[in-house]
Amino acid sequence: MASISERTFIAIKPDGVQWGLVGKIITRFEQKGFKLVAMKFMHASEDLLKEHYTDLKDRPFYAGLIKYMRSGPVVVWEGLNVVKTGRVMLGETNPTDSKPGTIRGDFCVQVGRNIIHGSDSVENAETEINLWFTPEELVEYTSCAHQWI
Ligand code: DAT
Ligand code: MG
Repeated sequence: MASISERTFIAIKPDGVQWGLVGKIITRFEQKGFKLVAMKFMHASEDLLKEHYTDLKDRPFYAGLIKYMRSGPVVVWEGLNVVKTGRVMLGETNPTDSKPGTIRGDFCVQVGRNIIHGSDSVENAETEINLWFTPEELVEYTSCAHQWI
């Protein structure tokens, strides 16, 4: 059953930071009504990124992807169907296929520079959240929206 405490891992990629899109992207998730659980701004290590994208290690763009991904804020959002909804809000992997109104559809043009990451399944979201955050970094509080959803 869909759970209001489902979580997803969203990372704004370095070009999203450089374009000044951090606030706009976070605003979209806030406006949608998701609960912010954790956030950090960091320079990701090469080891962390290799682990994060381990399923893509045989792809020709893997080395370039790791190099490109070396900084950016990462956040955890919680809410009903947040993984699937988050992916819809991001748009398609290739910005060319992303509809206007989605984050990739509105703010980028190139698949290798698509400004944002979002978990693609509840299972992967859990793995990614555990990879990027310690349990203490996930903040517990009751959102005032909780009783309305
Ligand atoms: P997504 O980020 O939509 O989950 P993915 O997991 O298949 O997409 O790939 C991870 C990232 O790798 C993607 O956001 C951008 C990069 N990437 C994917 N396909 C690529 C390609 N053909 N050329 C360059 N970069 C690519
Ligand atoms: Mg992916």
